[in-house]
Amino acid sequence: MIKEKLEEIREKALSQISESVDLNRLNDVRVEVLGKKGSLTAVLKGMKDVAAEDRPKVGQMVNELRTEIEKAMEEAKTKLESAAREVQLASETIDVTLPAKGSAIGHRHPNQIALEEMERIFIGLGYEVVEGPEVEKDYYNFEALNIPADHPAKDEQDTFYINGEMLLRTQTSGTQVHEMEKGRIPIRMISPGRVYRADEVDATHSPVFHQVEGLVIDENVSFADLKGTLAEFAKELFGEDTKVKFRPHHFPFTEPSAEMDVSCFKCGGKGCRFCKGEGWIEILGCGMVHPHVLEMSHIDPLKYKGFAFGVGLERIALLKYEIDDMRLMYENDIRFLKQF
Ligand code: 2NM
Repeated sequence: MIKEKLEEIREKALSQISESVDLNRLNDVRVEVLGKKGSLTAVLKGMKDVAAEDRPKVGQMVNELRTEIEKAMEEAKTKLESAAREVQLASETIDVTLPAKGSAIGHRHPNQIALEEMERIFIGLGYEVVEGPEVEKDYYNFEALNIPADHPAKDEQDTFYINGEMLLRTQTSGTQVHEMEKGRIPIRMISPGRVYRADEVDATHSPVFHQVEGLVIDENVSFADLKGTLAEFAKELFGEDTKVKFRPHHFPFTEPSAEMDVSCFKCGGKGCRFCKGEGWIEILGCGMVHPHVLEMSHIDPLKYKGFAFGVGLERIALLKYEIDDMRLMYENDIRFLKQF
């Protein structure tokens, strides 16, 4: 009877052990068989009903079975543990040969690309890049540039005044006046930066835009130097075949003054939709620095001459990248920015 009972316990325990899927289940089996109320423990508790002469034999069989079950459990435990370790290791594995995830990188703004291009060209010609304050004294923005008090540009309709003396610069020329006042000649500089004008927003105007102004001062600087420099600039910016044309103009701070056109880089000058049939595109204003402007900055106009020019950065960027509305430049729509 007992022998059969033990055999029954053995078979059940061994099959439960081998079917255990985790350590918790294995422990449940241990409790069910070897625990205080376990099936094998119950057999030991029933020893009092066994004939005295059979007790040693039965005791030995129970002990042997207990050892066998414990051994099977120990083996099952080792197997489950190593399986768990393998699952963990697999989950922690990093395939170092996988290609890296591409991260989205930003784009330079078309204004920034055009600026860097212009800076590169002028640095190549020996110029320095100098930045100056956006909040300026009226003197540096107007008076030192020979713009008289009654000049239309000084109208409050066009200029953002902060108070009677200070304003938001309408051009970056003030930075050049600061440089002239330092008296370190020769000067070869460009001053890029943000400028402000009380304009209505449309496809070609914004109250905040950017300028790159240039200034060269030295002995024997002539209009020929201006033309040669700006012709070279145009070729580098728009291509080797670009021609330039100077039309007389007027600025208070230069004399003589001119506007420079470049031959249309789309049609080469024949006339197309891009240049509105003109064959030429206006890109900058320029001239020989007015002697009075030099004088006001304590530079002797008899000893030194200078030429200067001013370019609208947005105008260059719009042309170069064929953007037909300046508002696109300030909206920062990612679909626009991604194209550059
Ligand atoms: C322009 C056109 C012509 C200019 C003049 C000066 C300075 F400070 F030297 F007098 N800086 N920039 C200048 C000359 C600017 O912009 C259309």
